Amino acid sequence: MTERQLVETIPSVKGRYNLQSYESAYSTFRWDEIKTQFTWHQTGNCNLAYEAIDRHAQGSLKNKTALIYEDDARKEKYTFEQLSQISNRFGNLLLKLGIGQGDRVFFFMPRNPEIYTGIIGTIKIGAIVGPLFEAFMEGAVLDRLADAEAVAIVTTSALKQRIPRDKLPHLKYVIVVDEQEQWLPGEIDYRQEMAEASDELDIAWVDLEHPFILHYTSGSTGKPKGVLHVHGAMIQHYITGKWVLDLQDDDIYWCTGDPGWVTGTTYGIFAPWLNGATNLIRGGRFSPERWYQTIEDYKVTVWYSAPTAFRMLMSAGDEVARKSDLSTLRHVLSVGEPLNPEVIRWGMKVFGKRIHDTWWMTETGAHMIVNFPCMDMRPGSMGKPFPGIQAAIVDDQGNELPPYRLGNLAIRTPWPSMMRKIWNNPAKYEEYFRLKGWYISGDSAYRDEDGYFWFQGRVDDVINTSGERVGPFDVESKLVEHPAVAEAGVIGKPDPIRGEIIKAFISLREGYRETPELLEEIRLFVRNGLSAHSAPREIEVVGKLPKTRSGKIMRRVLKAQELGLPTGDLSTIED
Ligand code: 6R9
Repeated sequence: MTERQLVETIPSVKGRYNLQSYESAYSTFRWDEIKTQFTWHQTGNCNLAYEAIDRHAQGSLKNKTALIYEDDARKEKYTFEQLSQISNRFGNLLLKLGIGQGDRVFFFMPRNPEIYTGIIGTIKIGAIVGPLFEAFMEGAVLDRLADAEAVAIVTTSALKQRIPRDKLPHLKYVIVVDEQEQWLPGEIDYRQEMAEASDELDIAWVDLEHPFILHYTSGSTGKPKGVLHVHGAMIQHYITGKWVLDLQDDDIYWCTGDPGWVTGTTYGIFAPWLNGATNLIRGGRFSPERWYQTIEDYKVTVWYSAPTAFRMLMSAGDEVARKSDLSTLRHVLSVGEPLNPEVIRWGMKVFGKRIHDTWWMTETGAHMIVNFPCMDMRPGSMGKPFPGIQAAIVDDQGNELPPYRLGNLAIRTPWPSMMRKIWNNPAKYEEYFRLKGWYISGDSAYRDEDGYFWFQGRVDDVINTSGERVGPFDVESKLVEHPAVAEAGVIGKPDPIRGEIIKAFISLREGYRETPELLEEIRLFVRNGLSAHSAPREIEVVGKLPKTRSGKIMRRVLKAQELGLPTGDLSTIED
C-alpha cells in the first residue's frame, strides 16, 4: 500500500452532539467511569433488560414511547411502562415452564413486537436469547438449536414447520405467538399464557459476566459459530449509543437491522433503550418508497442502516427520494460492509447529511472503529477507534505495522462487549486471540498517519495480482462510481502468469444494457480512476450478487462458483 496523494475530507458539522471532542474523550476515557451511570455500579448485581426498560419505566420516562412498530399490517406504540409489563409477563411465562438462568430460548419469527418484548423478558430471568433470521430453512434452524441445546423456541404457526422437533431432544417447548387450530404436545399458546401471566416479575440479578445472548454467525466453511455475550456488554452498548448514534431525548431512532443480525440487537434493542430513546421498528420487505415514507411519517431523526440498503436506494433514483420529506434526519449511520465513497457523496446530495460509517463485528459486540459527528470524515475510511478501544494493524506475528501497510486489523483485549465464548468450540475462540494481547478480526486494513483506518476486505479476500496486493473494496467502490453500475463484487481468479487476476461481478442500474463497449468503458473507468493493476481483466454482469441476510456481498461464493468449487455454508444467504 502506498501513501495516498489526495484524501477527500468532509468536515464535521457543528451541532449539539453528545460527544464534542474526539481527542479529549480518547485521552481521558475510562470504562470504570461509564459504569457509574448504572443502578448496579456499587453492587455488581445487574440485569441488562432491567437497565434498558424497567429503570425507565420506574422513572421519568415511564410514559415515553419506547417502541413504535410498523409493518404492512400492524401499527403499534408502546411506552416504557408497557414494555416493562409485557416483558414481565413473558418472563413469567418462561418461569412457569421451568425455564431459568442460563437456558437457551430461541426466537424464530418475522419482525413483530413480540420478538422485542420476548427478548427483553428472556433476559430478565437470566436466560440466554438465541435470535434467528425468519428466512432460515430447516437445516439452518437444526444446526443452531442442536448446537445450543435450546430448550424453547418462540415462533409462528407458519414457521414452526421448519423446526425438526424429532431431531432436537433438548427442545421441550415451541411457543407459538399466533392462533392455530391444532396444538401439538409441547406447543405453548403464547396468547393464552400471556393473558394469564402476572405483570410483576422477580428479576434475576446476575453477575456482569452472566451470558445473555448467543448470536450464530457463519464463517466461510464449516458450521456457524455461536458467539456468546454477557450482561456487562451493556456498558459499551450504552456509551456507543450515546456518542456514536448520538441519541438524545427527543430523537426518533430507526435501525433497519433484523434481530437475527447483531446490529438488530445491540443497536436495534439495547443501545437505544439503555439511552431511553424512542425506537422505531419497521417490519416487512425493503422498498425504497416505503422506507422513505417511514422517515417522513415518523419524523425519523437518527437512522442506522447498511451499505447494501443505501446502494439500493441510490439505484432507485433520486426522484423517489424527493417524494418524501427527509428533512427531519439529523444523523445517518452505516454498518455491515465498507461504505463506498460514492454512497457518501450521494447521501450528501439526497439527505444533505454525511453517512457515518461504523466498523464492528458480532464478536466485538459493539462499535470498535467509527466516525463521530464531531470528527472530520474521510470517505472510504471506517474512522477511528472508539475511546477505550486500542486498534492496530499487525503482521502475522502480532507486530504493529506502520501507516499504509496492509495487515490484520487487531484490537487490544479486553473491552466490555467482547465475546466471552464460542459455544461448544473453545479452540475456535482461542484462534481469535492467538497473538498475545490482540483480538484478530480476520479483516484486512491499513491505517493512515492521522489514525484513520481503511478497510480492504476479509483477509481471505485480498487479491494478489502480479505481486501487488489489492483490496477488493477499492475496486468495488470505483466500479459503483460508474453511472451504469449498481453493485459490484470483486474476487481474485487464479492465473498462471499473474498469480491472480481481478474479476468483477456487477449488476447494472435501471436503464442500462450489457454491451462489450459498456464493459470496456467500465474497465477503463477503473483503470484510469484507480490504477492499471487494479482494473478488472474480466467483468461479468449478473442479475443479483449473492449476499448474506445482513447484506454482505459473499465474495467467497462468487469465487467458489467461478472455480466450480463447493460453496460452503449458505445458511445465511439472502434468497
Ligand atoms: C456488525 C457486523 C462483521 C464483518 C466484519 C467486516 C464487515 C462490518 C464494516 C465492515 C467494512 C464496515 N464489516 N462493518 N466492513 N466496513 N463499516 O456487521 O457484524 O455480521 O459479524 O460482520 O462485516 O468484514 O468483519 P458481522
